[in-house]
Amino acid sequence: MPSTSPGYTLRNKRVWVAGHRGLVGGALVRRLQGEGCEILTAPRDGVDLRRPDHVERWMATAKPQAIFLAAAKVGGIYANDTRPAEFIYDNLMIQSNVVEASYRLGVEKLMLLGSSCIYPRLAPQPIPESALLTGPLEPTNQWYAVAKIAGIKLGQAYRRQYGCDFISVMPTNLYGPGDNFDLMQSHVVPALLAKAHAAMVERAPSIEVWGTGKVRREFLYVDDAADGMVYLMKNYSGEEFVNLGPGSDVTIAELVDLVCKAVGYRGGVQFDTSRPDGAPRKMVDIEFAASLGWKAQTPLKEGLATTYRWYVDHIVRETARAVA
Ligand code: GFB
Repeated sequence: MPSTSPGYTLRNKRVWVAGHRGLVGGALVRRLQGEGCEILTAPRDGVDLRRPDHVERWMATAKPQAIFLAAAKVGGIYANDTRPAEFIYDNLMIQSNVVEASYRLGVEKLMLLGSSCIYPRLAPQPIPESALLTGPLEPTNQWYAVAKIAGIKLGQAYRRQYGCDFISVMPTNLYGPGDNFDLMQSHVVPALLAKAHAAMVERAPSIEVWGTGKVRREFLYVDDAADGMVYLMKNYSGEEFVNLGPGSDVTIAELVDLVCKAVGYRGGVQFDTSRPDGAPRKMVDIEFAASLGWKAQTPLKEGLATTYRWYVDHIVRETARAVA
């Protein structure tokens, strides 16, 4: 039976944010500033999380008491579809190494991060946690999904056999400051922000959007996701994993409209239907998280505006400086 565990405090703890340079890890570092903990980050040079010896050596030295495992090989539909070996191998290795070392070194609490793509392609909507392993996966991201399902199972197995306090959360599609805006690697939100910005600057008549635009996605602002993760780290302990989402979704065509408004681009849209749509819909059921006391706060329109400002201030300006 899942339970809340009030009282796991992060205060004065050594907390490792694995993957601190990524979208989620960066948001976790921001969110943890107010928790009175010591935030640990592993240097990329010399600590390859795919290597068990590197992980064990670093953890034995850094001595984390709590860990957010936000390090992962991630990417959008094209990256997932074209780099299957990296998406399955890197994620399996990172998770296995951190879970095993956490057990051996007596880490007090570990949070594993999954994704809504763990669910069957045609799962009932909104998708309850109980839909896991009830049907075939979406082919474009099955490799990543299998690795993330293994992550959930690793956490559950170590909890059952060794009594480790390892928990998992399943955030839906994330976006926000610190995202990857590389058009061939990124998810849809940063890709569309970058395309709309470029089209506005170049006065292009339209932007290219992959797929039909008819599929639905929900988007969780990354600072909300980090808030949910910290909340559950402090208030939840149980074998069941917890969905995290905003509770509403949009079609890709509706997202394009919102992105163009956030950017101020007034041109047209060309749908490239030779590109895959991916899953028709994946909106997670957020009842469980709500029953534990957590809800997302940031409306999509507001999150897109903040993300666009971050993109202009960081990526566009830095690129311009590098060229000058
Ligand atoms: O965000 P996205 O790449 O990933 O694509 P998934 C979402 C939808 O947006 C798909 C469409 O239907 C894309 O075809 N789309 C339209 C675009 N234009 C673009 C564009 O310029 N770039 C991108 N990237 N998409 C991912 C999984 O699936 O979701 C990951 O592959 C992970 O493993 C992540 O689970 C949360 O939502 O389809």
